[in-house]
Amino acid sequence: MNSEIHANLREFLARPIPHHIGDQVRMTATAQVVNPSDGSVLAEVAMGESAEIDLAVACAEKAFPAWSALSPNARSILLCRFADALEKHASELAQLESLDVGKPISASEGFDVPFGIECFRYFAGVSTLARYSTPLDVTGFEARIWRVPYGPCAFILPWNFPLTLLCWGIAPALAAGNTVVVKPSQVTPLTTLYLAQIALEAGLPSGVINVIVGSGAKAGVALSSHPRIKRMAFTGSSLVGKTIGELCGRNLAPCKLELGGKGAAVVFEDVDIDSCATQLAGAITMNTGQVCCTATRWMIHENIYDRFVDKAVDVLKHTKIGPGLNRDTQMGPLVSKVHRQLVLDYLDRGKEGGARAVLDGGVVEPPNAANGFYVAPVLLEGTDDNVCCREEIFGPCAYLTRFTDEDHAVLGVNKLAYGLANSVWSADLSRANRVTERLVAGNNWINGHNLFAYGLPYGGVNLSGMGGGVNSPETFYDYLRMQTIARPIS
Ligand code: TAP
Repeated sequence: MNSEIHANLREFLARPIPHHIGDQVRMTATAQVVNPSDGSVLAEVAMGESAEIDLAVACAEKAFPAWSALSPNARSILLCRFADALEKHASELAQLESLDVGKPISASEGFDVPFGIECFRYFAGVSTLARYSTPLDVTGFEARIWRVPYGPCAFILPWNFPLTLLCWGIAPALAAGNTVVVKPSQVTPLTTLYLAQIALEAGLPSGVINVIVGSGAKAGVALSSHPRIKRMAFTGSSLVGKTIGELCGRNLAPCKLELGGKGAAVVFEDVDIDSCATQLAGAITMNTGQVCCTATRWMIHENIYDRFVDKAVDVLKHTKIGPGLNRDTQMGPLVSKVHRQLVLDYLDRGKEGGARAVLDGGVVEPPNAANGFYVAPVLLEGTDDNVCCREEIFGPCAYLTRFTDEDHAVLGVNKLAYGLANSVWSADLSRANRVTERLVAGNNWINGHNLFAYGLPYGGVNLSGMGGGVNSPETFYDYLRMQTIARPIS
């Protein structure tokens, strides 16, 4: 059964939606946003380029002195009020996210929206306890480190978790006293625009949060190369991340990169097979497999391989595929027609390269969901040099290989240059700890995958990112620049 769409949302979607540049309404060009669950047009949104980016940076600059001059307590109160306002609109935000991305409403309501809102409260709290001034014990000096916000910070974001990743990005920056300019993905800009509207209603000063929708090639390049942006954060593919790093380098602007991954799950022979296979099946159907850190390489001990695969196939075959707003849906469509074709092309190339499908999903059309961008889960097996084992596919698929011992497993995991997230599954916790310590990745989980909490740092290394990660007190300090103040004393 579909959820009834909120009246507020109907109104929001009924008219072209402008950028969010302080108090200015600007819309020189527009583009259509498509509902991936049925291929219909969901909304028309403004599309900006460098002129709009210039305006947004100017607005963020104008708002910065007053916002940064607030005491941490005063800013924290405003951010908590903002979180309360988001909570008031939580059900609308969840519906909008499901409409825009295609994700099940149960996921938007259960994770994306509440976890995003919690981020503002978490960093509001961190900001009130932070050390802005640290005395230094240096002979001959009275000295201290003084930490201040940077100024306008930029955020370029992907389409898979638009709201959550937006909150992960801007909450620490705002709590530290910076103002922000955001470019969401042009594929899924709606909750970002809606959140910016709620921010004004909640009393956040105009110009503190600015949103420009546009293509990466135009608005994205203009933002990441803008000379007056003081700090950049990018979440997206490793390929684009390298370009953004280069552009920021030219301005010597500090840059945080949260990039792609090809996460491995290493499954030892002593696991509870039913439970582990069910959880890993869930890891590839979560968000239709469009999750940077999820387990897409399953390395299974040879002694349990066949039993493990049988269980996973059984679970995946019974996954309910359908429109995001349908309450029964466990897995929605892929985000766009273009992305679905990319996924299908990868699977074809993998099979041409010798991979065998132990579960061959592919294009499906669930009942009452004509014209959506659906695919059923796929499990491939074969050698680990196959393209589907090496590259990020970003769909509901996993690549399965066998291993014999710890060294074999560690070698297999570390073979790729990605370093975002892996998991090790074993009843023997000493072994699990020993093996995870040898894996090269920012996040290494034991007997679980896709584990998130505020206070648990999350970030990648190598091809998966650089610059500090998210979700911990350290993330807050990333948004404060340090200066030393010193006076000689006799
Ligand atoms: P990308 O294609 O890299 O796009 C991400 C953002 O960058 C979009 O807003 C895009 O704009 C913009 N962009 C594209 N080219 C640009 C350029 N030359 N200059 C500036 N901006 C540019 O990624 P995606 O397809 O949206 O998202 C999937 C990727 O994100 C996967 O690789 C996934 O692993 C990664 N991801 C990583 C994480 C973390 S936390 N590590 C979290 C989620 C996703 P348009 O698309 O609007 O044109």
